[in-house]
Amino acid sequence: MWESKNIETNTIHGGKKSQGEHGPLSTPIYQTSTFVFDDVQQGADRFAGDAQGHIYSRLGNPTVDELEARMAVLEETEAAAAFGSGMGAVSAAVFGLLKAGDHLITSHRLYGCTFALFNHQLPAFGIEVSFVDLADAQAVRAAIKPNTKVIYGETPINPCLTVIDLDSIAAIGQEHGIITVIDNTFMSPILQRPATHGIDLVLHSATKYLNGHGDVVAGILCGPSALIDHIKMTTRKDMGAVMSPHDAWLVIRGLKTLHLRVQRHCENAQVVAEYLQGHGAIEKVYYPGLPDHPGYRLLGTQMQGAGGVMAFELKCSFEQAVAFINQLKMCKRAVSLGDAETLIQHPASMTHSTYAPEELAEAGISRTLIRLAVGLENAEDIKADLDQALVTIL
Ligand code: MET
Repeated sequence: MWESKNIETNTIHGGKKSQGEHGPLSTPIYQTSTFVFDDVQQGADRFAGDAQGHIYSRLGNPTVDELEARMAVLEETEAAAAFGSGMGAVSAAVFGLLKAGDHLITSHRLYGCTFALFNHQLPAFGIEVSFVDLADAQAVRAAIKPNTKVIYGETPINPCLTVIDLDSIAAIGQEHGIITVIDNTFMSPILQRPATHGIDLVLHSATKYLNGHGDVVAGILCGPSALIDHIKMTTRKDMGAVMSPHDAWLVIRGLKTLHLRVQRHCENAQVVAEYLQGHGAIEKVYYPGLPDHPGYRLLGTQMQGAGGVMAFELKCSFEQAVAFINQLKMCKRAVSLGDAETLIQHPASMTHSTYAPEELAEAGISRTLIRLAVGLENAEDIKADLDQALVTIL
């Protein structure tokens, strides 16, 4: 295994193991469900944890292992665990860390399915949940109870890009012996590495920037070996949200260009955000690369770039906002982000439709809010498509 001090090199070489006698450059896809034992004793020893070696691909697979090793290098953690989806990673983490009677502190703003898991599923299993503003350290401290075990957040937050100060959350967690978990999907390790700020577990929907080509649904959790091994051997093994070897191979392939893609996403998003901010039909643009965004102050320290996602409010009715989205010709009407194609979606009726109307209001998601995940096209083409569609509401 080889590791550089430069993340651009590590996206290509970091964590790569030598693969067998033929010396392939590209990681082989171990497309197998099970692994053959030489004899009964060897199988028994592997099950007992007394011998190294694979057993069954729900418990571990060499292609998936390599992706995990690569992600641990990129996020600067000891270990990583791969999952069949981002929500597979979220649920394995919280069910692996919490039991009935425990308390979770989380954000009042979260991705829709994470919110649904925390708001509906966890309480059904006897886990208490408090939704607070994680950008407000006083509010987080005030929410701590004797049974608080985990603080979970996203930064920037989906869909309005609110930025949480990682140093502050990590410090609170460390002071009180509470495990901190951060969803780093919107940034990727190229722009932000939460573990270097003291966050315990770093989570990704690998569906997004890590894979980057819109053809995989996957998740990753990075952190200390003790926590990752615990989650692998409890909730991942027993609930079974594992990543397939083929999907792991596709994500490994995606990682090799991650630094180039993320750089271009950021450049394009900056151009598009400035264009939208100057357009008469736009009420407000939420993008941490704009100086009036509260997260802008953490650019260059916590975040090495503002990312490719923004949200904006239109100065119009809901019907006009819908007409605008329907009028786009190149930008695709689709949820997800981090793909080569620019994707646009309506959070209130799509990614965040799990929120009740009053919960949407509390989370700052209006019916005229639109989320744009800027792609890798020429920025002038993205602007031109938005421009011709914005004419419908002027
Ligand atoms: N998490 C993805 C997004 O925010 C997919 C969402 S809806 C099933 O776009």
